[in-house]
Amino acid sequence: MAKPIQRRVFLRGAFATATALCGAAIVRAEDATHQIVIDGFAFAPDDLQITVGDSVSWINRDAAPHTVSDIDEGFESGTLRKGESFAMAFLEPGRYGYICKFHPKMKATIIVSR
Ligand SMILES: [Cu+2]
Repeated sequence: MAKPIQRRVFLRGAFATATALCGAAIVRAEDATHQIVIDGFAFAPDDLQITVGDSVSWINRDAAPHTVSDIDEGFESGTLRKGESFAMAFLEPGRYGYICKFHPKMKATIIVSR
């Protein structure tokens, strides 16, 4: 399944996340931003339902490094160390399963609907 990802932002740090999300060109007022915390070698929440146009921000609270890696390779955070974050907007409906590349048992899903 093709997964066009737009407005991808790769960021480090909470301040950078807020700045870039507010600065994105086409963020509509009603678009929401959802936060996922990586803690204890798990994504919380692990399954998240959002609406097209919403953004998701992940922050790593673990001492261990983690990644947010689409199993279909549509998006990839790179290594997130403690306190670092990654955010992106989802503009196409679908199910986006992702893992941590360092700990593949860490699995979660973003479900995007219209
Ligand atoms: Cu990990």
